[in-house]
Amino acid sequence: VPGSSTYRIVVALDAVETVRTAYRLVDVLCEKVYGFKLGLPLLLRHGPKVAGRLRSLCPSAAWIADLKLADIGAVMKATVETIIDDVDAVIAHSFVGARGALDELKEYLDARGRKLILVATMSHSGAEEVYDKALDLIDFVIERVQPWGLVAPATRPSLVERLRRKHPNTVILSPGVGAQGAKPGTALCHGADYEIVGRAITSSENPLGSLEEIGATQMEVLRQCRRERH
Ligand code: OMP
Repeated sequence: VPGSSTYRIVVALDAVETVRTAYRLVDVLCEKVYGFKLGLPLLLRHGPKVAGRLRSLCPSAAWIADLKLADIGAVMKATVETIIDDVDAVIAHSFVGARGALDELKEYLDARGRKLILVATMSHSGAEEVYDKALDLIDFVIERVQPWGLVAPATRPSLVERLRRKHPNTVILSPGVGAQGAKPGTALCHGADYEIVGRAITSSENPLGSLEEIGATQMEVLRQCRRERH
């Protein structure tokens, strides 16, 4: 359980060159963040076993495998099996639908006490081409599959607000803060529970300093947002 001094931030570990750098990041940020998200560049470069090694440095954090799963149920389950012992949650795309896919994955994860996070729509501009247009259908998938969490774009806070309204009891994690241009705290103001931050922290000369700065902005933006809303 994260302490009260943690920021509502999940640090995305993606293109981290060496395992040593990943260790250092986890070690230095551990006490201050809600969790860590392990991306495919990290897992493919260093192998799925890196998850357990990183986790042991910071067992108090939430550990999320971002495999961006989008396949038939059997293959998603076989993929997740390679990492399930070392993470708390996995991310899958929602557009593959429930029957024969996400229903099976959810059942598999439930049986093992692990959480499912579904991408509702994405942070890049191309998400407007397909994902955004399908949001009503995505809502149906979310309602049926009942994931623990959703990924929704900090870069487009009105969509975070929409998803929060439609799915009041689901945790929302919002990427796009920093490198992709969203201001820290804006997604939280619109209903997200956590913001996902990668390069703005992991590529920084001073990752802890950058985290503290982002965390301070988050809190300031949230204070301002609460004042404006009340
Ligand atoms: P930075 O842009 O470096 O902060 O990284 C963003 C992180 O969030 C990366 O790990 C992406 O894979 C992830 N992400 C997005 O950027 N956009 C999305 O729509 C969804 C995700 C995600 O599922 O985490």
